[in-house]
Amino acid sequence: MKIGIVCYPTFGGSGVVATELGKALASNGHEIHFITYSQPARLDFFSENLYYHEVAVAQYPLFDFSPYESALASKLVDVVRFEKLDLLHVHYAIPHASVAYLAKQILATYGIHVPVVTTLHGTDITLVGKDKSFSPVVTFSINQSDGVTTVSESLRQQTYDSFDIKRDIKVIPNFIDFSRFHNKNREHFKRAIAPGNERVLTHTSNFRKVKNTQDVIRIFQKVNEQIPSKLLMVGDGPERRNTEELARQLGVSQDVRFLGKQDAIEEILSVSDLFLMPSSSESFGLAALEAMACHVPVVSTNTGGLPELNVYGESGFLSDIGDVEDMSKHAIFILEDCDRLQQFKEAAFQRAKEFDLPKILPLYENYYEQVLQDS
Ligand code: GMT
Repeated sequence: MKIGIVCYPTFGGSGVVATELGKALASNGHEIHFITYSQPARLDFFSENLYYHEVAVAQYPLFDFSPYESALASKLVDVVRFEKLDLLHVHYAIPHASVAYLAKQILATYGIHVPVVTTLHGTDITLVGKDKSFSPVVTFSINQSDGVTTVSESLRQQTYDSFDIKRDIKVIPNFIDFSRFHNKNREHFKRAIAPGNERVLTHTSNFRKVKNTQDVIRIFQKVNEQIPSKLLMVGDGPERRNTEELARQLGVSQDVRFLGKQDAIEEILSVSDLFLMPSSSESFGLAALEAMACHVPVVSTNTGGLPELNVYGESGFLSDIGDVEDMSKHAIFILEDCDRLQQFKEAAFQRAKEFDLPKILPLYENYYEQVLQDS
């Protein structure tokens, strides 16, 4: 198949999933065209089946806001026509689903039919999409897509609960590529991070409010009181300053390292003993899956799709949002005993295997086939 993929090219979960999916489809012989405003962060390998089309937005003094949607729609029309694409797969509803709808209408005037698959990732439904300024467009463009997928059963239900959706939605979970995410022996790195053989706790995110990064610090403080530990905070975003400030206030900053954005997450996870994800909303929790693939158990909240990933008492534990006490208690339980920690590490890895890329990729391929047949 010749497939156009539209996504945010940043480090966000939806962009990561879209890029990894495109790379895997290209390796399986499909011709994949990424269409976005800059080279996707993880589009880091060369394949004869991979193409990248940059959307350039013309600047004009009249524009306070550059009309990216119009530029993207025009680019989609151009790429579908001249590369003869069979299907468009857009990731994150806003604005990609409505732009794809517009492109589809324009292409129809050329006698070209291109089906559109929309994948909903999370905040496009749970947070941003619900806003009055977006919701009519989100509802319309989901109903007009030829295929719609969500990354968890929970997100599927939330989509039906929050919008007037008249069509079927298929659940296709996030996946993991074990050729990249696996436990690597990084003893030298571990010794540098934890010279006293302390436990290493890790959090990775975009430091947005929804990630509750301050709860990460609060949990860590309680763990550190009982078990000598270090905390690695990976990523960057609006809450980083407040979070650093709290680490100072709570007197743990000497044991917390803010590493900023990192490419080689798997190296950091390989020296980690526990992953903390106290999010107030999480449609799937890709970062937790990446941790589990590297044998790192997860202490998380029980929100959204997290119970579909993290198995209570096996791959980790789940608590109510904001229940720092409970999450700290669970973290200590996992970390205080070496044998127990090893059991949780192994169980986390086994659970991650359920989301192995070769298991999930055919779900997308079959879904594309079905959409092509039905539309
Ligand atoms: O807020 C983020 O974490 C980024 C966001 C995105 O759409 O870029 O991630 C969402 O999509 C990921 C991939 O499908 C999911 O694994 C994340 O759980 C989801 N984030 C939230 O729902 C907050």
